[in-house]
Amino acid sequence: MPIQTLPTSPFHDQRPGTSGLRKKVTVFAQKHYLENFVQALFDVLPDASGLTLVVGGDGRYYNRVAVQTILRMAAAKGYARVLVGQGGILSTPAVSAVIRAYGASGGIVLSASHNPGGPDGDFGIKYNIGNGGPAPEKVTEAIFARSKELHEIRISDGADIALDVLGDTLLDGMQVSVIDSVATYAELMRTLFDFDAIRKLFASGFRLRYDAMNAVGGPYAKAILEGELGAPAGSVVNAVPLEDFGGLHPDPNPVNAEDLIGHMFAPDAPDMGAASDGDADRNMVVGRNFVVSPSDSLAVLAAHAKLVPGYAKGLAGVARSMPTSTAADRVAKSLGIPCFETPTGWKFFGNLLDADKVTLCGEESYGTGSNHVREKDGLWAVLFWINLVAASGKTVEALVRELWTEHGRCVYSRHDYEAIPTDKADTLMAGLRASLSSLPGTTVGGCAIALADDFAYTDPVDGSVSQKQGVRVILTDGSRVVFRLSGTGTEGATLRVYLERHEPDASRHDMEAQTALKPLVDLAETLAHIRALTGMEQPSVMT
Ligand code: VG1
Ligand code: CO
Repeated sequence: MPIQTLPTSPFHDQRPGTSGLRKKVTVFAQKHYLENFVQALFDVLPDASGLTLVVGGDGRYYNRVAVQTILRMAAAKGYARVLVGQGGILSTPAVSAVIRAYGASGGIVLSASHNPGGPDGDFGIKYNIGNGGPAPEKVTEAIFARSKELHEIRISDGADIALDVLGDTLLDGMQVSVIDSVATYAELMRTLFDFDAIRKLFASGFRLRYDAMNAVGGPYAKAILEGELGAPAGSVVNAVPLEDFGGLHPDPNPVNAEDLIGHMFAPDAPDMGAASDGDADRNMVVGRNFVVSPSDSLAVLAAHAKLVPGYAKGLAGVARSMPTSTAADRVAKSLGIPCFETPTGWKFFGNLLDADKVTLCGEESYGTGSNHVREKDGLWAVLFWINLVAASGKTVEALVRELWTEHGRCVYSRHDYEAIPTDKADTLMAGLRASLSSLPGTTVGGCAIALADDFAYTDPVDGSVSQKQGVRVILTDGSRVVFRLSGTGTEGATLRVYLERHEPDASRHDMEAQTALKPLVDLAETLAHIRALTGMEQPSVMT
């Protein structure tokens, strides 16, 4: 029999995090570990006959092995067709675009995104539904429940598919189509942006440095920016996806993309710098001698969206994750459109986008996107910025300064405390939660607290409720401190402390962020006893 049913024992640790299941490669490499998750997924999904599935990943170590396994299991599930990116490569936004363009029933994204890769690094898997976006919580919870109880997996014993060769093959009656990894995505970008104006900008000498961090964004950025838009060869660096990202940590922020920052602050700096993460859904935009915060980026894109062909009719609304700064809210207010506040993670934007309640969304963690797909999209954001520069004639820095002049500056920083023992992190959060009701109306270290709660979200479209999405403490002047534990790490717990303060006074816009936020850092320490509980004097990363 070509389709085999193999006995197995369930795993109990496949709880999805903020963005799918992420574990060390060594965990994924255990016998039937990946199979267990995929079988749980397939058991939860309806019958697959006649349906198409999309499969692709960021090219990290274990990607190819995982693709072959998933193809065999998809054949056993009875899919009519699987579309797989050449070499097993598809960026996360490209998976979303392919699902939508081909009318697929869903897709499997193989990535641990910004987490390091390689044999000792991380691997991840996530299911996206037919709208192209991450499965909602009710689906991921059902997969988790099933993963803890299944006792057999179903898999074809067919031969490996030649993933590098474009074209169709049959695997136990299922059509496997190896597709160009970039084509569908590039086609979509052409419908959104003024490629002619961008071509003219590059022809006039505009210089860009795009750092793909040896991750999956490289082929997309090279094909579109250099191949199609005329950016000089070499504008895209670290452009070949490597299994271990060349040892780089493909998390585009000023700390991890240190080399790019160096170039952007050098005397001969290009006009604009950009970077994307492991699976190319995140972006960092840098001006000459000027770092753009992700929250400001979303606000600038929203403010000027009408300059870009794909958004010329204006925006239905915007959405931001709760810890993201309120800069977008201020722009939305002035545009007369709604701004939604969602929990962290892209899956919460899906319903708002589907219902056409919002057009743009973003997160403080270097994620920006729109209704063109149902994932955040790194290269899309960079193209949006270049299009704005071309259409407005303004520099990156001038666009951000204009935002500050008009709306004040939302001074912002995130402090991460990584690899804390899980019990200590849980104690810290429990202590905070226990103190919440006593805080409003009190003054702590000179900070007058107006509101303190554990963020809960009711989806305005389907009414589903998500509790415990982060502790927030809001001061009477609107300043905020937010505490939550990361849901994407693979080692102990990571505490994220998000700090925001609104600064209307233009003479203080250039104040160093950590200095401007010092009173809030002190407040965070007083409320959460971070040093005592974690034993850490300083955050591991400040962005
Ligand atoms: C982090 C970010 C969150 C983002 C998620 C997935 O989650 O904070 O904003 O949506 O990563 O991004 P957490 O739970 O670790 O804070 V990606 O590019 O890693 O898929
Ligand atoms: Co990512």
